[in-house]
Amino acid sequence: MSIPSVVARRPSEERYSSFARDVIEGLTARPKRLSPKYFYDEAGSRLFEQITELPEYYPTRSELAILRTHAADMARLLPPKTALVEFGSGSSKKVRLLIDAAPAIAAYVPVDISSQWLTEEAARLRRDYPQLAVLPVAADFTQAFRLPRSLAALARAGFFPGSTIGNFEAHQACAFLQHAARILGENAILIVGIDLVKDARTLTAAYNDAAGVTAKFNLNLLARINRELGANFDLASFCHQAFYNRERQRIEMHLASRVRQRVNVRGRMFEFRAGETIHTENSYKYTTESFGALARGCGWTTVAAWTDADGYFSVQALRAAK
Ligand code: AVJ
Repeated sequence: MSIPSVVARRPSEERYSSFARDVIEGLTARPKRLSPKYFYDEAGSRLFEQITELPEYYPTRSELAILRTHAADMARLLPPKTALVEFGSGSSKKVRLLIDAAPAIAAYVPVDISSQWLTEEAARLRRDYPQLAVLPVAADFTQAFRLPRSLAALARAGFFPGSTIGNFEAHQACAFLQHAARILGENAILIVGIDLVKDARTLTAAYNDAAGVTAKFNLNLLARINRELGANFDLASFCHQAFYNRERQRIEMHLASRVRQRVNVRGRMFEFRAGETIHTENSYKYTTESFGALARGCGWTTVAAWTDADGYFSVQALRAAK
């Protein structure tokens, strides 16, 4: 099995143009909005790693606790000689718990939009797991991407931790689950992490940490547009906002303009009223029932579900319909 370093899918200019197009479109929209997938450039990926260590940001700790306790149960669901595909891999903290518990995992395919981060993590995993085939794919996991040909002989399973599925609207979450089923194949297992509905105080604090790291993570989106698209956002005249929308059971993140101002992006001028916001992220919260219902409606059945002691987070094992 030849191991390519990183299967790159998109030349930088093309990546920049879709970024430019999406930014112009989002800033033209009413209300203004930007996709949370653009948080994860180098600086953003590092800031997110810092967020996962914050006292207020419980999701990572809660999910790690579940994985530490139940990785062996999850491993039992995987067929022998499995290739584990991780959607939006980021750091490998979580998947290592699965790899340690599951000798059935013969190959690991991290898929991430942040190629440099992906390369570094893959090198660390190869060093720590010399017997494991590590086959990174630099791609936007919500779009079509090709799995390395060398996987042909292996069964496939999926790993989608961190409640990243919470960023999707219900129809997008369904589209992703159907996309994953096409990639993994019928009868495949998909292990998904979901953040659970809870008291608004705990939720709001997790996105408004005292150290201000989440605010930096949010504002980094404007810094990235300046860096990559030559815009002139003045970060000091925007502020981070994150609140719990109880009706929609989601955390909303916004960047609010402190003053009336104009910003130039690729020669286009965008007006901001004082107080006007750019909507940068939704983080939907589920109950185990509401997520089970969503999965059932999109071709997956829940074969097992685990929750942490506080009932803050859930990891679910889904099986693709035949
Ligand atoms: C990576 C999408 C799961 O929504 O909790 C963390 C990203 N945003 N703090 C989340 C995030 C603000 C995170 N996900």
